[in-house]
Amino acid sequence: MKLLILLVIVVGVIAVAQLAKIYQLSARLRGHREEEISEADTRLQGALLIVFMLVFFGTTIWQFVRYGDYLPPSASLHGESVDMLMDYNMALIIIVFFIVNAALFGFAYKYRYNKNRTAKFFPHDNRLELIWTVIPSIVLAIIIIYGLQTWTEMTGPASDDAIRIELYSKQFDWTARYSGDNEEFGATDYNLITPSNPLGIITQEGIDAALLKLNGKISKLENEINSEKSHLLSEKKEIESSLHPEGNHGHGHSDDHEISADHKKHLEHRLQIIDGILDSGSATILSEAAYEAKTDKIYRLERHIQRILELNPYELGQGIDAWTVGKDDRIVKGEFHLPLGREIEFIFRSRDVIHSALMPHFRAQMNTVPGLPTRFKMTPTITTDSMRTILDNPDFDYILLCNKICGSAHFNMSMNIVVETQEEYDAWLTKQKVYISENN
Ligand SMILES: [Cu+2]
Repeated sequence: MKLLILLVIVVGVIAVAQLAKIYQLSARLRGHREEEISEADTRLQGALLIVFMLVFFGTTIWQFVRYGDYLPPSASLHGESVDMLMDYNMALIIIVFFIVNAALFGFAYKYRYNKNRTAKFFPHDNRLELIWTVIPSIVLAIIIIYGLQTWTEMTGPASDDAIRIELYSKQFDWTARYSGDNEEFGATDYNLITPSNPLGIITQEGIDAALLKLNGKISKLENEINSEKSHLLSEKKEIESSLHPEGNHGHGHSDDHEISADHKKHLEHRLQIIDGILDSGSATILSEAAYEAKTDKIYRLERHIQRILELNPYELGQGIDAWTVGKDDRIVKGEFHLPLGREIEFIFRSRDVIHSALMPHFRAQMNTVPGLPTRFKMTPTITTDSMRTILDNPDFDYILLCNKICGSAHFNMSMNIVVETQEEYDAWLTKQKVYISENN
Protein backbone atom coordinates (compact mmCIF):
# COMPACT_ATOMS: atom_id res chain seq x y z
CA MET A 1 0.00 0.00 0.00
CA LYS A 2 2.78 2.39 1.03
CA LEU A 3 4.66 1.46 -2.13
CA LEU A 4 1.58 2.25 -4.20
CA ILE A 5 1.21 5.70 -2.62
CA LEU A 6 4.90 6.39 -3.22
CA LEU A 7 4.51 5.30 -6.84
CA VAL A 8 1.52 7.64 -7.33
CA ILE A 9 3.55 10.56 -5.88
CA VAL A 10 6.54 9.85 -8.11
CA VAL A 11 4.36 9.55 -11.23
CA GLY A 12 2.54 12.76 -10.22
CA VAL A 13 5.81 14.70 -9.93
CA ILE A 14 6.94 13.45 -13.35
CA ALA A 15 3.58 14.45 -14.89
CA VAL A 16 3.80 17.99 -13.47
CA ALA A 17 7.37 18.36 -14.76
CA GLN A 18 6.26 17.24 -18.23
CA LEU A 19 3.32 19.64 -18.24
CA ALA A 20 5.60 22.53 -17.32
CA LYS A 21 7.89 21.60 -20.17
CA ILE A 22 4.95 21.50 -22.63
CA TYR A 23 3.81 24.94 -21.41
CA GLN A 24 7.31 26.36 -21.98
CA LEU A 25 7.49 24.90 -25.47
CA SER A 26 4.02 26.17 -26.43
CA ALA A 27 4.89 29.65 -25.13
CA ARG A 28 7.98 29.68 -27.33
CA LEU A 29 5.87 28.60 -30.33
CA ARG A 30 3.46 31.50 -29.66
CA GLY A 31 6.47 33.86 -29.78
CA HIS A 32 6.04 34.71 -26.11
CA ARG A 33 9.23 35.42 -24.12
CA GLU A 34 9.37 33.46 -20.88
CA GLU A 35 10.65 36.28 -18.65
CA GLU A 36 8.06 38.75 -19.90
CA ILE A 37 5.35 39.42 -17.32
CA SER A 38 2.16 41.13 -18.33
CA GLU A 39 0.46 43.91 -16.37
CA ALA A 40 -2.54 41.65 -15.85
CA ASP A 41 -0.24 39.13 -14.11
CA THR A 42 1.16 41.69 -11.67
CA ARG A 43 -2.30 43.16 -10.98
CA LEU A 44 -3.50 39.67 -10.03
CA GLN A 45 -0.46 39.02 -7.83
CA GLY A 46 -0.82 42.41 -6.10
CA ALA A 47 -4.52 41.85 -5.42
CA LEU A 48 -3.75 38.37 -4.01
CA LEU A 49 -1.22 39.94 -1.61
CA ILE A 50 -3.88 42.36 -0.35
CA VAL A 51 -6.33 39.48 0.14
CA PHE A 52 -3.66 37.55 2.03
CA MET A 53 -3.01 40.59 4.24
CA LEU A 54 -6.70 40.94 5.12
CA VAL A 55 -7.01 37.23 6.00
CA PHE A 56 -3.79 37.47 8.06
CA PHE A 57 -5.10 40.48 10.02
CA GLY A 58 -8.50 38.86 10.44
CA THR A 59 -7.14 35.61 11.93
CA THR A 60 -4.79 37.56 14.22
CA ILE A 61 -7.68 39.62 15.62
CA TRP A 62 -9.81 36.49 15.95
CA GLN A 63 -7.05 34.74 17.94
CA PHE A 64 -6.78 37.69 20.32
CA VAL A 65 -10.53 37.67 20.89
CA ARG A 66 -10.62 33.88 21.29
CA TYR A 67 -7.44 33.23 23.34
CA GLY A 68 -6.35 36.67 24.60
CA ASP A 69 -7.48 36.11 28.23
CA TYR A 70 -5.73 32.85 28.96
CA LEU A 71 -4.95 33.63 32.61
CA PRO A 72 -7.27 34.78 35.41
CA PRO A 73 -6.45 38.09 37.16
CA SER A 74 -3.10 38.17 38.95
CA ALA A 75 -3.22 36.83 42.52
CA SER A 76 -0.06 38.51 43.80
CA LEU A 77 1.08 42.06 44.56
CA HIS A 78 3.88 42.24 42.01
CA GLY A 79 1.66 40.42 39.48
CA GLU A 80 -0.01 43.74 38.64
CA SER A 81 3.32 45.12 37.43
CA VAL A 82 4.08 41.97 35.46
CA ASP A 83 0.69 42.21 33.74
CA MET A 84 1.19 45.90 32.99
CA LEU A 85 4.59 45.14 31.49
CA MET A 86 3.10 42.30 29.46
CA ASP A 87 0.24 44.52 28.21
CA TYR A 88 2.65 47.32 27.29
CA ASN A 89 4.84 44.90 25.31
CA MET A 90 1.83 43.31 23.66
CA ALA A 91 0.38 46.69 22.65
CA LEU A 92 3.71 47.69 21.09
CA ILE A 93 4.00 44.42 19.21
CA ILE A 94 0.45 44.70 17.88
CA ILE A 95 0.91 48.28 16.67
CA VAL A 96 4.21 47.45 14.97
CA PHE A 97 2.71 44.26 13.54
CA PHE A 98 -0.14 46.11 11.79
CA ILE A 99 2.05 48.98 10.52
CA VAL A 100 4.80 46.73 9.14
CA ASN A 101 2.46 44.26 7.46
CA ALA A 102 0.19 46.95 6.02
CA ALA A 103 3.29 48.64 4.54
CA LEU A 104 4.73 45.35 3.28
CA PHE A 105 1.64 44.20 1.39
CA GLY A 106 0.30 47.70 0.60
CA PHE A 107 3.52 48.79 -1.14
CA ALA A 108 3.80 45.46 -2.94
CA TYR A 109 0.39 46.24 -4.45
CA LYS A 110 0.87 49.98 -5.00
CA TYR A 111 4.28 49.75 -6.67
CA ARG A 112 3.57 46.67 -8.77
CA TYR A 113 5.17 46.60 -12.23
CA ASN A 114 4.19 49.48 -14.51
CA LYS A 115 5.85 50.01 -17.89
CA ASN A 116 5.54 53.80 -17.68
CA ARG A 117 7.01 54.20 -14.21
CA THR A 118 10.69 54.80 -13.55
CA ALA A 119 12.33 54.14 -10.18
CA LYS A 120 13.36 57.09 -8.04
CA PHE A 121 16.94 57.15 -6.72
CA PHE A 122 16.67 57.75 -2.97
CA PRO A 123 19.93 56.86 -1.21
CA HIS A 124 19.80 58.65 2.14
CA ASP A 125 17.72 60.88 4.42
CA ASN A 126 19.01 62.09 7.80
CA ARG A 127 15.56 62.90 9.16
CA LEU A 128 14.29 59.39 8.43
CA GLU A 129 17.38 57.82 10.00
CA LEU A 130 16.85 59.92 13.12
CA ILE A 131 13.18 58.97 13.43
CA TRP A 132 13.69 55.22 13.15
CA THR A 133 16.62 55.26 15.55
CA VAL A 134 15.31 57.54 18.29
CA ILE A 135 11.74 56.25 18.57
CA PRO A 136 12.65 52.55 19.01
CA SER A 137 15.43 53.54 21.46
CA ILE A 138 12.95 55.37 23.71
CA VAL A 139 10.38 52.58 23.49
CA LEU A 140 12.97 49.88 24.28
CA ALA A 141 14.43 51.94 27.15
CA ILE A 142 10.96 52.10 28.74
CA ILE A 143 10.63 48.31 28.50
CA ILE A 144 14.06 47.71 30.03
CA ILE A 145 13.70 50.24 32.90
CA TYR A 146 10.16 49.16 33.74
CA GLY A 147 11.16 45.49 33.45
CA LEU A 148 14.15 45.91 35.76
CA GLN A 149 11.96 47.67 38.31
CA THR A 150 9.48 44.79 38.33
CA TRP A 151 12.31 42.27 38.53
CA THR A 152 13.83 44.04 41.55
CA GLU A 153 10.40 44.09 43.19
CA MET A 154 10.35 40.27 42.97
CA THR A 155 13.97 39.47 43.77
CA GLY A 156 14.84 42.18 46.29
CA PRO A 157 15.46 41.33 49.96
CA ALA A 158 12.40 40.07 51.82
CA SER A 159 11.08 41.87 54.90
CA ASP A 160 11.88 40.50 58.36
CA ASP A 161 8.44 39.06 58.98
CA ALA A 162 8.28 37.26 55.62
CA ILE A 163 7.45 33.55 55.73
CA ARG A 164 10.25 31.47 54.26
CA ILE A 165 9.37 28.35 52.30
CA GLU A 166 11.83 26.06 50.58
CA LEU A 167 10.72 24.37 47.36
CA TYR A 168 12.82 21.34 46.53
CA SER A 169 12.67 19.90 43.01
CA LYS A 170 13.76 16.55 41.73
CA GLN A 171 12.79 14.28 38.86
CA PHE A 172 9.77 14.28 39.08
CA ASP A 173 8.13 16.00 42.02
CA TRP A 174 8.21 18.95 44.41
CA THR A 175 8.68 19.00 48.16
CA ALA A 176 7.97 22.07 50.29
CA ARG A 177 9.80 22.69 53.55
CA TYR A 178 8.59 25.04 56.28
CA SER A 179 10.83 25.86 59.22
CA GLY A 180 9.69 24.83 62.70
CA ASP A 181 9.15 27.09 65.69
CA ASN A 182 12.76 28.32 65.57
CA GLU A 183 12.01 29.90 62.15
CA GLU A 184 15.28 28.59 60.72
CA PHE A 185 15.86 25.82 58.20
CA GLY A 186 18.23 23.04 59.19
CA ALA A 187 21.40 22.71 57.12
CA THR A 188 21.32 20.18 54.29
CA ASP A 189 23.84 18.05 52.44
CA TYR A 190 23.33 15.80 49.44
CA ASN A 191 25.46 13.04 51.01
CA LEU A 192 22.72 12.46 53.56
CA ILE A 193 19.88 11.99 51.07
CA THR A 194 18.08 8.72 51.83
CA PRO A 195 14.49 7.56 51.21
CA SER A 196 13.56 8.71 54.72
CA ASN A 197 15.49 12.00 54.37
CA PRO A 198 14.80 13.11 50.77
CA LEU A 199 15.99 16.68 51.40
CA GLY A 200 19.29 15.62 53.00
CA ILE A 201 18.66 17.55 56.23
CA ILE A 202 21.70 17.28 58.53
CA THR A 203 21.09 15.97 62.04
CA GLN A 204 23.35 13.89 64.27
CA GLU A 205 20.71 11.12 64.13
CA GLY A 206 20.76 11.24 60.32
CA ILE A 207 24.55 11.07 60.20
CA ASP A 208 24.68 8.10 62.60
CA ALA A 209 22.04 6.24 60.61
CA ALA A 210 23.77 6.94 57.29
CA LEU A 211 27.18 5.81 58.60
CA LEU A 212 25.69 2.64 60.06
CA LYS A 213 24.05 1.81 56.74
CA LEU A 214 27.16 2.54 54.66
CA ASN A 215 29.42 0.52 56.98
CA GLY A 216 26.97 -2.37 56.80
CA LYS A 217 27.11 -2.29 53.00
CA ILE A 218 30.91 -2.22 53.05
CA SER A 219 31.29 -5.18 55.39
CA LYS A 220 28.86 -7.22 53.30
CA LEU A 221 30.89 -6.51 50.16
CA GLU A 222 34.16 -7.19 51.95
CA ASN A 223 32.83 -10.52 53.09
CA GLU A 224 31.97 -11.50 49.53
CA ILE A 225 35.38 -10.43 48.27
CA ASN A 226 37.36 -12.04 51.08
CA SER A 227 35.79 -15.43 50.51
CA GLU A 228 36.15 -15.44 46.74
CA LYS A 229 37.30 -18.96 45.78
CA SER A 230 39.78 -18.41 42.95
CA HIS A 231 41.47 -15.54 44.80
CA LEU A 232 41.74 -17.68 47.92
CA LEU A 233 43.21 -20.58 45.90
CA SER A 234 45.85 -18.43 44.25
CA GLU A 235 46.76 -16.83 47.58
CA LYS A 236 47.07 -20.31 49.09
CA LYS A 237 49.40 -21.36 46.29
CA GLU A 238 51.55 -18.28 46.80
CA ILE A 239 51.86 -18.83 50.54
CA GLU A 240 52.70 -22.47 50.06
CA SER A 241 55.43 -21.66 47.59
CA SER A 242 57.05 -19.16 49.94
CA LEU A 243 56.82 -21.56 52.88
CA HIS A 244 58.31 -24.41 50.88
CA PRO A 245 60.62 -22.90 48.24
CA GLU A 246 61.39 -25.33 45.42
CA GLY A 247 65.09 -24.52 45.68
CA ASN A 248 65.75 -23.81 42.04
CA HIS A 249 68.84 -21.83 43.02
CA GLY A 250 70.98 -24.69 44.25
CA HIS A 251 70.76 -26.95 47.25
CA GLY A 252 69.37 -25.39 50.38
CA HIS A 253 71.53 -22.25 50.57
CA SER A 254 68.91 -19.89 49.19
CA ASP A 255 69.59 -17.19 51.81
CA ASP A 256 67.57 -14.61 49.86
CA HIS A 257 64.39 -16.62 50.28
CA GLU A 258 64.88 -17.31 53.96
CA ILE A 259 61.82 -15.97 55.82
CA SER A 260 61.76 -14.83 59.40
CA ALA A 261 60.07 -16.96 62.01
CA ASP A 262 57.50 -14.27 62.68
CA HIS A 263 56.55 -13.97 59.07
CA LYS A 264 56.37 -17.71 58.74
CA LYS A 265 53.98 -17.89 61.66
CA HIS A 266 51.85 -15.22 60.10
CA LEU A 267 51.68 -17.02 56.78
CA GLU A 268 50.80 -20.31 58.41
CA HIS A 269 47.99 -18.65 60.30
CA ARG A 270 46.62 -17.11 57.12
CA LEU A 271 46.82 -20.50 55.42
CA GLN A 272 44.71 -21.95 58.20
CA ILE A 273 42.03 -19.28 57.71
CA ILE A 274 41.94 -19.88 53.95
CA ASP A 275 41.62 -23.62 54.42
CA GLY A 276 38.88 -22.97 56.94
CA ILE A 277 36.83 -20.95 54.45
CA LEU A 278 37.42 -23.40 51.62
CA ASP A 279 36.48 -26.40 53.77
CA SER A 280 33.39 -24.78 55.21
CA GLY A 281 31.96 -24.38 51.73
CA SER A 282 31.16 -20.68 52.32
CA ALA A 283 33.54 -19.55 49.59
CA THR A 284 31.87 -17.46 46.85
CA ILE A 285 32.64 -17.64 43.17
CA LEU A 286 32.82 -14.33 41.33
CA SER A 287 33.83 -13.42 37.80
CA GLU A 288 36.85 -11.14 37.58
CA ALA A 289 34.56 -8.26 36.47
CA ALA A 290 32.19 -8.78 39.39
CA TYR A 291 35.15 -8.94 41.76
CA GLU A 292 36.50 -5.63 40.45
CA ALA A 293 33.06 -4.01 40.52
CA LYS A 294 32.69 -4.91 44.18
CA THR A 295 36.16 -3.57 45.02
CA ASP A 296 35.25 -0.38 43.23
CA LYS A 297 31.93 -0.13 45.08
CA ILE A 298 33.75 -0.41 48.41
CA TYR A 299 36.06 2.43 47.39
CA ARG A 300 33.08 4.63 46.52
CA LEU A 301 31.23 3.81 49.74
CA GLU A 302 34.36 4.65 51.74
CA ARG A 303 34.57 8.02 49.99
CA HIS A 304 30.90 8.63 50.76
CA ILE A 305 31.64 7.96 54.46
CA GLN A 306 34.62 10.30 54.25
CA ARG A 307 32.43 13.10 52.85
CA ILE A 308 29.90 12.65 55.64
CA LEU A 309 32.67 12.70 58.26
CA GLU A 310 33.93 15.96 56.79
CA LEU A 311 30.62 17.72 57.49
CA ASN A 312 31.25 20.26 60.20
CA PRO A 313 28.59 21.57 62.54
CA TYR A 314 28.20 25.33 62.37
CA GLU A 315 26.29 28.08 64.11
CA LEU A 316 23.64 30.17 62.41
CA GLY A 317 24.32 33.00 64.86
CA GLN A 318 22.66 33.73 68.21
CA GLY A 319 23.66 30.29 69.43
CA ILE A 320 21.51 28.47 66.87
CA ASP A 321 23.12 25.26 65.66
CA ALA A 322 22.46 24.52 61.97
CA TRP A 323 22.50 20.78 62.71
CA THR A 324 19.81 20.89 65.34
CA VAL A 325 17.28 23.34 63.94
CA GLY A 326 16.43 20.93 61.09
CA LYS A 327 14.75 18.48 63.44
CA ASP A 328 11.51 20.44 63.62
CA ASP A 329 11.39 21.40 59.92
CA ARG A 330 8.08 20.52 58.31
CA ILE A 331 8.15 18.48 55.12
CA VAL A 332 5.12 18.91 52.87
CA LYS A 333 4.18 16.94 49.75
CA GLY A 334 1.23 17.03 47.37
CA GLU A 335 -0.04 20.55 48.14
CA PHE A 336 1.23 23.49 50.16
CA HIS A 337 -0.53 26.43 51.80
CA LEU A 338 0.13 30.17 51.90
CA PRO A 339 -1.48 32.78 54.16
CA LEU A 340 -3.25 35.67 52.45
CA GLY A 341 -1.50 39.04 52.39
CA ARG A 342 1.75 37.85 53.96
CA GLU A 343 5.04 38.24 52.16
CA ILE A 344 6.45 34.82 51.23
CA GLU A 345 10.12 34.28 50.44
CA PHE A 346 10.70 31.17 48.36
CA ILE A 347 14.05 29.41 48.32
CA PHE A 348 14.50 26.90 45.51
CA ARG A 349 16.79 23.90 45.41
CA SER A 350 17.21 21.06 42.94
CA ARG A 351 18.56 17.57 43.42
CA ASP A 352 19.33 16.51 39.86
CA VAL A 353 18.81 18.79 36.86
CA ILE A 354 17.60 22.34 36.26
CA HIS A 355 13.87 22.62 36.83
CA SER A 356 11.79 25.77 36.76
CA ALA A 357 9.20 26.70 39.37
CA LEU A 358 6.26 28.36 37.61
CA MET A 359 3.26 29.70 39.50
CA PRO A 360 1.29 31.23 36.63
CA HIS A 361 -1.55 32.71 38.75
CA PHE A 362 0.98 34.65 40.83
CA ARG A 363 2.97 35.66 37.71
CA ALA A 364 6.08 34.10 39.19
CA GLN A 365 8.78 31.86 37.80
CA MET A 366 12.32 30.92 38.83
CA ASN A 367 14.83 28.28 37.75
CA THR A 368 15.85 25.71 40.34
CA VAL A 369 19.53 24.86 39.93
CA PRO A 370 21.44 21.94 41.51
CA GLY A 371 24.01 23.28 43.97
CA LEU A 372 22.85 26.89 43.67
CA PRO A 373 19.85 28.00 45.75
CA THR A 374 17.67 30.59 43.99
CA ARG A 375 14.88 32.72 45.48
CA PHE A 376 12.14 35.26 45.00
CA LYS A 377 9.41 36.80 47.12
CA MET A 378 5.75 37.46 46.55
CA THR A 379 2.59 38.33 48.43
CA PRO A 380 -0.62 36.42 47.59
CA THR A 381 -3.64 38.73 47.35
CA ILE A 382 -6.59 36.45 46.55
CA THR A 383 -7.56 33.31 48.50
CA THR A 384 -8.32 30.09 46.65
CA ASP A 385 -11.99 30.41 47.70
CA SER A 386 -12.30 34.00 46.40
CA MET A 387 -10.66 33.01 43.12
CA ARG A 388 -13.15 30.15 42.75
CA THR A 389 -15.95 32.70 43.15
CA ILE A 390 -14.33 35.17 40.74
CA LEU A 391 -13.91 32.49 38.08
CA ASP A 392 -17.20 30.80 38.95
CA ASN A 393 -15.30 27.52 38.99
CA PRO A 394 -15.55 25.45 42.21
CA ASP A 395 -12.71 23.17 41.04
CA PHE A 396 -10.14 25.93 40.53
CA ASP A 397 -6.75 25.47 42.23
CA TYR A 398 -3.58 27.53 42.19
CA ILE A 399 -0.73 25.44 40.87
CA LEU A 400 3.05 25.13 40.93
CA LEU A 401 4.42 23.64 37.71
CA CYS A 402 7.80 22.65 36.36
CA ASN A 403 8.44 24.82 33.32
CA LYS A 404 11.65 23.20 32.10
CA ILE A 405 11.57 20.02 30.03
CA CYS A 406 13.44 17.99 32.64
CA GLY A 407 12.74 14.39 31.61
CA SER A 408 10.15 11.78 30.77
CA ALA A 409 7.65 12.57 33.56
CA HIS A 410 8.13 16.36 33.40
CA PHE A 411 4.43 16.85 32.55
CA ASN A 412 3.51 15.30 35.88
CA MET A 413 5.65 17.60 38.01
CA SER A 414 3.15 19.85 39.73
CA MET A 415 1.85 20.72 43.18
CA ASN A 416 -1.35 22.47 44.23
CA ILE A 417 -1.16 25.73 46.18
CA VAL A 418 -3.86 26.79 48.64
CA VAL A 419 -4.13 30.46 49.67
CA GLU A 420 -6.18 30.93 52.84
CA THR A 421 -6.54 33.19 55.86
CA GLN A 422 -3.78 33.36 58.48
CA GLU A 423 -5.88 31.33 60.99
CA GLU A 424 -6.59 28.56 58.50
CA TYR A 425 -2.93 28.54 57.49
CA ASP A 426 -1.71 28.29 61.10
CA ALA A 427 -4.09 25.41 61.77
CA TRP A 428 -2.91 23.62 58.64
CA LEU A 429 0.78 24.12 59.41
CA THR A 430 0.61 22.59 62.90
CA LYS A 431 -0.80 19.43 61.35
CA GLN A 432 2.13 18.97 58.96
CA LYS A 433 4.71 16.25 59.45
CA VAL A 434 7.79 17.23 61.45
CA TYR A 435 11.08 15.78 60.17
CA ILE A 436 12.22 14.26 63.47
CA SER A 437 9.38 14.55 65.94
CA GLU A 438 9.86 14.39 69.73
CA ASN A 439 8.02 11.08 69.94
CA ASN A 440 10.38 8.93 67.91
CU1 LIG B 1 11.18 19.44 36.26
